Amino acid sequence: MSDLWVIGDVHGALSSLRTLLQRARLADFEDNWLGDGATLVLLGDLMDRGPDGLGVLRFVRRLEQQASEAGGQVISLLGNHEVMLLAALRFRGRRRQGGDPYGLYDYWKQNGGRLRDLSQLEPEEMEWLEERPPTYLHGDWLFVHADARLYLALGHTREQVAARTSAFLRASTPENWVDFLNAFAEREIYTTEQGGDLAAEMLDFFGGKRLVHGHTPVFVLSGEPSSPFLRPHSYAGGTVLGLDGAMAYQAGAGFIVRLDADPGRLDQPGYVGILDTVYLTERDLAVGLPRTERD
Ligand SMILES: [Mn+2]
Repeated sequence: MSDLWVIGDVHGALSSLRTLLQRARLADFEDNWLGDGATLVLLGDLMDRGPDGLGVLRFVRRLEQQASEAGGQVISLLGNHEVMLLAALRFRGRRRQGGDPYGLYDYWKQNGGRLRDLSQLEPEEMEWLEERPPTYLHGDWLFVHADARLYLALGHTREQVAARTSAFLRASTPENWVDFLNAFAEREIYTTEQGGDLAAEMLDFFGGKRLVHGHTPVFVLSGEPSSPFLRPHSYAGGTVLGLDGAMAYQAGAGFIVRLDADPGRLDQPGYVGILDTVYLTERDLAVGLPRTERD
């Protein structure tokens, strides 16, 4: 069984991403894929907020290409920031003629949009953004970007969700884009009393035994905003795993996890399924512990 690695929202933190992938032995110091047949999942929101979203996009695409040549794979999901950036690109030129009545361009800028990313993005990179899958299923693990009801509203199979998402991304009316972005911006649906039921519904429709998401930083999910120790957050009866390590919000923040991809292992109640967590900072070394954590 080949390794399965997952990282949450990178948000333009290129040097943090490099360091984490090097420590996980998925990339070398020249940005080349080292993961052989491994799978690396990125949970969306590659760009905005941090200093070099375009650099992140180009690094991920390079690894995607190299991994596929090596028998591995890099899966980069659609996040709401990918959609915001596509909306900004689409409506930017129409602003002066009143063609952006809902301020989609400003919405992107106010949420950390970087003009350099927008202006230097190549047409084929825009196409790549439009093609990002909204969900990914790997064995018993179901991956999505957001802890939002969007996916359930879009369809009852992963194919329906993908088809309706790409229809929204082709839509020319700003109303469609606003609706889609508002639904995608929702968060924390699994922390409520109905959270377990919603997670069960997601897994029932789309497959898998555990739901993994980014989008909402782990300290928000855990209700410990003052904690400097950001770690994966397993909740909703152990069926949901939050992995947004707040990379662009907090210095030294960020982690990547290796998940247990052995079939049937997630049937064990109470088993979180994380084999390793690799952190960005050396805080674990400082207290004499190994750099990786094992469950
Ligand atoms: Mn997001």
